Amino acid sequence: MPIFQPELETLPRPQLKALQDERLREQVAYAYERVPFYRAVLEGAGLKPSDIRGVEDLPKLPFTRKKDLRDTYPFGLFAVPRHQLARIHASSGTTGKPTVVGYTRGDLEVFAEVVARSLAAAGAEPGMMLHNAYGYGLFTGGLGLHGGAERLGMVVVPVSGGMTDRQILLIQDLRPEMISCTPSYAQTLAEEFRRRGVAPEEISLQYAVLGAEPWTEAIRKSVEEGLGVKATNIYGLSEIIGPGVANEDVGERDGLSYIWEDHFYPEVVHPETGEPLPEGQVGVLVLTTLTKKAMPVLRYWTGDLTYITREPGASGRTHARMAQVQGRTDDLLIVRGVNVYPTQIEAVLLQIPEVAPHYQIVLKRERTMDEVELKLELSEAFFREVGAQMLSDEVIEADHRLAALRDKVAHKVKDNIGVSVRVSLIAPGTAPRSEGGKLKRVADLRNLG
Ligand code: DLL
Repeated sequence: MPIFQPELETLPRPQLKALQDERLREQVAYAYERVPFYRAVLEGAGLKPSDIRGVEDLPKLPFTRKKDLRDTYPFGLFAVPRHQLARIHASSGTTGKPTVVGYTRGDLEVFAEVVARSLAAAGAEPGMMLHNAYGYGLFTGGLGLHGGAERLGMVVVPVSGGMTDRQILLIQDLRPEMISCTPSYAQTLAEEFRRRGVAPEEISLQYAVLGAEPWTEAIRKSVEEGLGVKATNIYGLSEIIGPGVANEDVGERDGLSYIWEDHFYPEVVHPETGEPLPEGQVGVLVLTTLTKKAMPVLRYWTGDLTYITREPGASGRTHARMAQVQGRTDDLLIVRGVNVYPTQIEAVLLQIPEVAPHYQIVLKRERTMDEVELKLELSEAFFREVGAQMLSDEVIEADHRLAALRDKVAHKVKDNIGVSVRVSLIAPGTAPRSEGGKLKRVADLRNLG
């Protein structure tokens, strides 16, 4: 697929580095002049803006964290007066007030550009139709993808999330080439098409650009087969800009997404010490905006666990690539002292053909012991093979083929991750599904008394 901005996306690394250094110096000076929070951060660290000469000086700066946005709610990190803003977005926090972010007109242009780059990397071309099923509204997904698709010259169907019947109807009648939504919602749509007897070849979609939540190769496979598409990863977060911080190339599809490094500078640091980690090592992704005007953010602690590589990919782009997010520091489940990320469990499920990549992890505390129940859907094929649709719950419990499968899953999880889980096998279609937005696959009931 053609590269959207070849002169920038394939900039030789020495020139890219020079551009980053220059932009970083400007961004730091700008934040220092205009945002009292950053003036205090630099002064607190004994730094003047001129002490940050290039990206290698970034580790001198402390991290900015979500809490800093919350503490300065709503506009405390903004660098422009409110009449110079063009748009506000917000992400819902798990507790309390949302995190508010802002954009100038110029920021919206950059936003559209990086999303256009992402869509082109995902397979889009001008004139193609995009069925945009990310939520519109305060969430950056809907409007973010929308602006980028228009910038690229696509035809956008701004359907937003939810109302699956209507989504199916629109896809069948308007025949879009591309879809954007969360990976879990793509699974929901794929299942609904199958339930209606629509074969993947009959679905007009060729490409899917999926993100906003962690996903794995197991989900990629189920969406690619179910919808008849090539699916790429889109990564982003509202604090930095929204979707389009990074995207995989459709020809590569190897789990590595190009980070648009001329606008967002990536570092990976140790989750506990905060020390920078070498390329290839998994840690927390930390991002610094290089060109933001409404809300510059220096060393933002994303909480997302990944690694980066500067090995060039096949597409010819020179920007660093990040691996699929393996979890968030705050998704981390500590089960009887063992660190577990839900995506690790998902990776194990991929190796077991009798089960589908639909599951729920339920954590309970029995007296003082953590109990993990893995509720796992049988694959359609295995479900039919064992005739489980004829079986009551008790029989499912007793059936030796299913008992053997439960043991197999529990052993694999124990061998690979080191925790004992109780496996419950459930019928296809009964684990929670995305109804349009991000899906929560973990129910942690341990602190409910
Ligand atoms: O989720 C922006 C977005 C919209 C990205 C549409 C992609 C597509 P927030 O609501 O601020 O923004 O949530 C950001 O979501 O820190 C990650 O933990 C997670 N996340 C986003 N994209 C991915 C991805 C949007 N591709 C938080 N893989 C981030 C894994 C992702 N996690």
